Amino acid sequence: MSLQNGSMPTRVLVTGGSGMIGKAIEHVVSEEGGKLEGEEWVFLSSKDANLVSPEETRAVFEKHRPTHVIHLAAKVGGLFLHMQENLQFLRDNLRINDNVLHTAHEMGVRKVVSCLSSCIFPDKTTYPIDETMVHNGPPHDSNFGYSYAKRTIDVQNRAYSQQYGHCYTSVVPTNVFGPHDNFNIEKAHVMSALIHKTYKAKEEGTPVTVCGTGNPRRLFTYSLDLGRLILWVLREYVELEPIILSVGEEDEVSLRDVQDMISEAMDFKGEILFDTSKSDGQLKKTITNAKLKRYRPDFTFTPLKEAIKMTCDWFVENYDTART
Ligand code: NAP
Ligand code: GFB
Repeated sequence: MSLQNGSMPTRVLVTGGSGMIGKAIEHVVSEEGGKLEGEEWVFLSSKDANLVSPEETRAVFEKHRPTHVIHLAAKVGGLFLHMQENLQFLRDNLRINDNVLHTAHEMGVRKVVSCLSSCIFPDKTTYPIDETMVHNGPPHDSNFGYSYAKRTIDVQNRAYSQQYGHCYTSVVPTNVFGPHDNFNIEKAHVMSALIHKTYKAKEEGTPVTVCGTGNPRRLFTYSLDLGRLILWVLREYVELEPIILSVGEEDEVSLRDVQDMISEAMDFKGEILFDTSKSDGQLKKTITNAKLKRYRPDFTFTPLKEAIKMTCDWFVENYDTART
């Protein structure tokens, strides 16, 4: 569906456009025909504007005058960074989200699609988790700061809709991975941390140490698939309610399985150790993608093994410039 409205130019601003998911959307837009005639796309990094600052947010919106916003910018990290910096995750993300949504409102942006995350759902819950359960109970203690900031986006969307009739909505990815991820072992999510650890272990002839027991289970979605789906949400999805964008519960895997797939993809034949002194975090956060399937029964996700292989190959080829 075209985003065009009369003769007004359509300009889509992607906050967090330099990150993993932003780069995936950029690829879909520029390499897969995702950009329609008459559209301009702007991908922002924190160098263009620190969105924690209301003044810088205002200035960058005034510069680009977007009609649509995909809001991805956030303080992001894996379990171990969350456990050290819950306060910063809460404060930065509350501020970034408030600045982006309110500036979008003040400047008449027609649609905003923001990114929540499956880790924000209640910790004590029934499974599978669906979109109606965002506010049902406290999130897991390890990442409560990020979770409450992300949940607040849904509250803000409701308020902008109720008071002004705005079309601000949100998507809920599960664990995402792919090219341009953050591979810094201390700060990364599990997939990119294990890819980097395996690369180093292969180079140095040492074992790979997986944190925790390897038993927690996760749903991994390839960033390019997510990019395609976010574009669909921008064009077609008109509900205020969040929508989970993820592979289905049948694709849930243990982290032990994930390490095996990485070892195979990188041809690593060394030893795998499990450091059980480190936290497992949430044991599972199984969601259902039934709502997505109702809307997009045609959509096929890249098989996990294939996506892991492509990501490992990308990392090896781009080691010198990747975020490590
Ligand atoms: P990422 O690769 O770490 O990218 C984060 C992006 O946010 C970068 O473009 C970064 O800019 C920007 N950013 C961070 N702080 C900023 C600030 N103060 N001002 C302006 N921009 C700032 O993260 P990602 O994985 O693509 O995540 C994108 C979104 O998806 C986030 O909202 C995240 O919460 C959500 N999400 C991610 C996952 C996952 O598994 N990765 C899962 C669910 C939801 P610089 O490049 O300049 O630093
Ligand atoms: O991706 P991750 O850091 O976060 O994965 P979550 C944490 C799980 O992977 C725990 C295990 O069970 C860890 O014990 N793990 C094993 C490792 N080795 C490693 C390692 O080297 N690094 C890391 N980081 N983990 C995330 C949220 O939760 O969910 C994110 O923290 C995001 O912000 C994501 O929202 C969707 O999956 O537990």
